[in-house]
Amino acid sequence: MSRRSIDPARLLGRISTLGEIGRDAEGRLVRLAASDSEKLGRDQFVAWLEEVGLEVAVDRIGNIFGIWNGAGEEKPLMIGSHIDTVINAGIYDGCYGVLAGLEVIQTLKDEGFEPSRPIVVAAFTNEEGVRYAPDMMGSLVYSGGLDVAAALKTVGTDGTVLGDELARIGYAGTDAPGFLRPHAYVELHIEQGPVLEREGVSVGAVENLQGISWQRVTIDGDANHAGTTPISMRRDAGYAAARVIAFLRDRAKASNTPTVATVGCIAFEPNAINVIPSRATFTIDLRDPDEDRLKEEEAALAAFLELLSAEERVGISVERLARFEPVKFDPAIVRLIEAAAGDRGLACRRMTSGAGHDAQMVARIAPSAMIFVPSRGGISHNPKEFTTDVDLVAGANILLDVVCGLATGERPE
Ligand code: HGY
Ligand code: MN
Ligand code: MN
Repeated sequence: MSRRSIDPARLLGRISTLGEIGRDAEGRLVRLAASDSEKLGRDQFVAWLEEVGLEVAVDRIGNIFGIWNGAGEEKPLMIGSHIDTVINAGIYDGCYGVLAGLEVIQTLKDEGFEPSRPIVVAAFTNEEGVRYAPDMMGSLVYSGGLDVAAALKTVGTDGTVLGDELARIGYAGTDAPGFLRPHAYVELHIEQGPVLEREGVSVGAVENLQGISWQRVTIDGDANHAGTTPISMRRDAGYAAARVIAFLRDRAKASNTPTVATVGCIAFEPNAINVIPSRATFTIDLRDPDEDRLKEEEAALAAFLELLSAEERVGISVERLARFEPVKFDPAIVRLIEAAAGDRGLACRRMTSGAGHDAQMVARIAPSAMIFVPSRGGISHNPKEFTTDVDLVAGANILLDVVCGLATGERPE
């Protein structure tokens, strides 16, 4: 019997089509949550859902669901990811999982497969959190971790309000978040790291995901003349910020643990070449698979900021932007993923996700797990992000097999 397979050309074609939607004047892919460019991506996804004959639902936080009713009122099996991107993004992050989910449903529908439960493909709102913090916001609201009214009031880095923007782009849905309670959730995603490629392994069976801590730090000093002010008299917010960045890197490097720390955004005021910065505002992204270690890192940072404030005579305030504990995925689904890879003769290894994903939120309300495929050079959040067609198709076929396994309606053993 020939093994089921998705339609490679259709999947790869949709990935490249969506990858061209939302490019800016310099050709960079920028589909920030609830922006005009993301609306175009959303509209294309909804058009494909309708083409495949799925019922389309949008909830109040703008999560989009393509529902294949299948049999009965059983809890649906859910697959999906996100289609919003970072700034100057690659074309696979999130989009691959959403489009592979659609492809799996279309393949099963076309061959007359009779699932014993509905199957749903989801595109969650604001997974990246670049414009509106926290990240994974749509799936966090969906799984009851954040009140939808509070989320809709979130003010973005550009001063816009998420709820207004969703209404403006026509995706302020009416369904209550969580109106679909999944039987299980599986998310296919590029690894975005170097492990699978380095080991020559095609499939990652993701068994856990690391904890994430996002903070915004504001340091206040005194603007003064860059030429006349002796070093000893300076309250230099720019220099103090630089000491924080160095502290984070040096500590993570010396720790011999998987702890990672990133300062991704920084702004000085008044931001003039010959003025000592009076203010520095920057973000800190701290991550670790171990909750106790992550807490230790946060405490060490807080202690350093206290010390720095005294030494540099600057004011320092901190705002929490996101805080998610590490998540363990469902062992039975992880085993299903490994079995599916084995059946297809694909090398597979268990792994931890360094990135945040919607699966970590849906895991709060349903058994969930993730499938990874290799990222060339481990590169992501960068236009150089790349995964081979062979790996993309293989990953989608693993998702197909896992969905067929789960679609029988029994909880995976
Ligand atoms: O931040 C993350 O890990 C994800 O890309 N939102
Ligand atoms: Mn992603
Ligand atoms: Mn991402």
